[in-house]
Amino acid sequence: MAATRGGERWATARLLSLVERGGPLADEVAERTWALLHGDATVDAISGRRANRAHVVGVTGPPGAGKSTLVAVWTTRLVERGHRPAVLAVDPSSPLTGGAILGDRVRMAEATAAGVFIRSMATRGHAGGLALAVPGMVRVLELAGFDPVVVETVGVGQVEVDVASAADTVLVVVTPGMGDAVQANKAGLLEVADLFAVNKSDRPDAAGVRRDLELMLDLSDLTGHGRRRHDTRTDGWSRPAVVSTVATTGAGVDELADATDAHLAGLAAVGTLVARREDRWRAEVRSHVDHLLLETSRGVVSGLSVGTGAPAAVARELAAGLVGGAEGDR
Ligand SMILES: Nc1nc2c(ncn2[C@@H]2O[C@H](COP(=O)(O)OP(=O)(O)O)[C@@H](O)[C@H]2O)c(=O)[nH]1
Ligand SMILES: [Mg+2]
Repeated sequence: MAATRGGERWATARLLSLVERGGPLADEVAERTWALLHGDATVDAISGRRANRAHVVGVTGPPGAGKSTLVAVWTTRLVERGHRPAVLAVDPSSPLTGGAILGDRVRMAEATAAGVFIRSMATRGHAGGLALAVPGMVRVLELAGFDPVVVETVGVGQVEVDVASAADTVLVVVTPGMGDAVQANKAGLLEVADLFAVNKSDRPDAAGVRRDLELMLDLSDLTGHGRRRHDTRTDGWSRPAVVSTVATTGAGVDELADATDAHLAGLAAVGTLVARREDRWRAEVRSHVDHLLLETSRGVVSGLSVGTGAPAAVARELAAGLVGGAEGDR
C-alpha cells in the first residue's frame, strides 16, 4: 500500500487485482485503502472537503460510440494539461482479451505511453459484483494519486449504467445514426448525464443527433423528468452541456476537457459535490447490504426442508430472523 501511495504502478496494479477478485482479502484491502485515504475524519472525508479526493468521471453510452477512443485522447490531453488521469475500462465485449479490440488497444497504448494509467476489466465473472468491485478500485487509484479517475462502461444494462453513474461527473457519449439519442434516452442515459459528447461529428447526421438531443433535453426540462436529485440549477448546470467531438482526430477534445473541469467547479461551488459523494457512499453501502443479504438468504434457503409452510409465510419468518440477527450482532 505504501508503494501504491508512492506512485508505483506495479503496486497499484496488484492492489487493483486484489480488489477486483473480491472476497475477504479484497475487503481488507478496501478497508485499509479507505482508512489511508480518510483517516478518522470520516464525515469530511466522504464529502471530500479534507481528504484529497479525485474527480471521478463516469463515461457511458452505446457500444461502438467511440467511448474508449474519446477517453484515450481526452485523458492524453489532460496529461498535457498537467493532470494524472487513470482509466478503469469495464468492457464486456471480450473476456479473453481483457476487453480491448485492436483499434482500442492501439489508442490505449498511445495513451499509456503519454502517461495515462489504464486498467481494463471484463464484466464476466462479476455478475452483479461489478458494483461492489469498482468503487473500491476507484479508491485504490485515488490512493495512488490519480486525478481524475475515469470509469468507462457500456451503457447497456442497469448495472453498467449505475456503475458509471456513481461519479462526480457523468459523460454520456452518443453518435449520429441509428437513432442513438433516442436509444440513449430509452436506456435511461439522459437521466444520468451531466454532459453529452456527440462523437463521430465527422459523420453526416451529426447536426441531427444534436437536435434530437436538445429536443429531448427540452422535454425533460418541461416535465421535470430526468433531473438528478442534486440539481445544480443555480449555477447553470441544470441542463447537461453538449459537446461535439471527433475522437479519431481530436476535434472538440479541448472543449470536452474544459466542460468536465467546469462541471466539477460548478458542483463544488454550489455544494452539490458533497451531496453527490454522500449519495455514492450510501449507494455503495446498499450494494454491500444487498450482496450480504442475498448470500445469507441463499445459504439459509438451501438448507430448508420442503413443505414446512406456504413459501411467502416461510420467507417472511426467515427475513425477520435475518434482520433481527443483524441487529443483535451490533
Ligand atoms: N468516424 C469516426 N469514427 C470514430 C470516432 N470515434 C471512434 N470512432 C471509431 O468507432 C469505433 C468504435 O470505437 P470505440 O472507441 O471502440 O467505441 P466504444 O465501444 O464506445 O468504446 C472504432 O473503430 C473507432 O475508431 C469518430 O469521432 N469518428
Ligand atoms: Mg470501449
